[in-house]
Amino acid sequence: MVFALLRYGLGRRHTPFRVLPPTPATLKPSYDVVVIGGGGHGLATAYYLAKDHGITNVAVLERGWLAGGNTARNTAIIRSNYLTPEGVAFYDESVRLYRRLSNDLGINTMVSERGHLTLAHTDAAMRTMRWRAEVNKSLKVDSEVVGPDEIARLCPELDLSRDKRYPILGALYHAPGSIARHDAVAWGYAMGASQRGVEIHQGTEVQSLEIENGRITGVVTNRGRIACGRVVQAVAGRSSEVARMAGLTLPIRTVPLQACVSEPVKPVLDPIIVSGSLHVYISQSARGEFVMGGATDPYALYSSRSTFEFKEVLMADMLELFPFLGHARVLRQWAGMADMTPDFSPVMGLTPVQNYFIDSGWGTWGFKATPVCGLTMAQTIATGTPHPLIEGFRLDRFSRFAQLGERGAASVGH
Ligand code: PYC
Repeated sequence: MVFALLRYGLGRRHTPFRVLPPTPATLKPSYDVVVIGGGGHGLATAYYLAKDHGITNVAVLERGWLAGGNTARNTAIIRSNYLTPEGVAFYDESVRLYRRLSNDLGINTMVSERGHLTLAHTDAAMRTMRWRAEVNKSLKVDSEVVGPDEIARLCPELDLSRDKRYPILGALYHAPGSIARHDAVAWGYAMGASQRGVEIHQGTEVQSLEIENGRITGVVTNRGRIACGRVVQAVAGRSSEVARMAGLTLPIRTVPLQACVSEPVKPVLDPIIVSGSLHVYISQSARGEFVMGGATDPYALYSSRSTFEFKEVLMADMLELFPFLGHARVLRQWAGMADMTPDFSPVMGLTPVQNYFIDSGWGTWGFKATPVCGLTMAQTIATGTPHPLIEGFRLDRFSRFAQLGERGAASVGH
């Protein structure tokens, strides 16, 4: 790696600055695969369809701009310390893909392995951390329960005093926990897909889906109708709305999830810190900003507005963990929309409509799943058979009493 970098730096041939191709002036009359949603998941699916399966007659339709939805509205945390074996195996593959993503996509995705501490403030929380650690270890995922001394070593900035509303009793430590540059991930997938022939159409809204004999035959957009072989929806925050066009009802409730960043300061916080009881999480970005979030809004709503109430509650809890943050000013605040399923696991794969595929129900976990979603959805679409890693996430699990309870792995309060 070092020699390759040196050779590149001293050499004369440098890769030209990469720009995304503009949206083609017209849509083709027909595509083998139409991807609804030009966020990270849709772009990654298109990329792996082209790269791994040679399916390149693909259109990605994005009603807004590229990766401007939840891909731009998250806190870019990557981890695989989940609770169910299905969840752990799935996100672990994502961690593995993230580790080599910069090389694979030829863009610096700024994946930075920091370690991830989920703090436990109660005996019940300690029990859940032990449970998660055991499931993780049985699947060879690096997680362990640590006590206050080790927490102090890993994160000296934390206030570990005992005379508090929520004293810290221990934590689940997950060394592979990372952060990344979310835009670069989306741009990398978009560039990789378009270099292989995929068309990315921004400003292209899907208005209806034509269904005949249980199959989608056409996609009607604000720029005209297209015929399609297969269609996949990857529209976090709008999953129910788009699924309804295909005649599907999803067990999803959509709630806003807000977050904010501070002004940039020198690097002081290395690990990612989560407190389930206080409902807060924080990391420090490469730019020096503290990236902070809290609980989802307590009501279902399609809105990405920011509220003062959220900030007020978040800061009160954050200061309990990190009193020094009292000196940091908040720079920016935003909201995304979390499509919550009853069991907190996603809904992925085949649907009752023969050639319609779904990638939804990400709740607050969409960013970390981006590469593995692309990989597994592409294989599922190409072969018509669910990838083994997403078999458990089938839509029909709700009618088979085969839910996958993942709530205990949430970093975000609900
Ligand atoms: O589950 O790691 C997480 C997370 C952090 C922010 C939103 N979700």
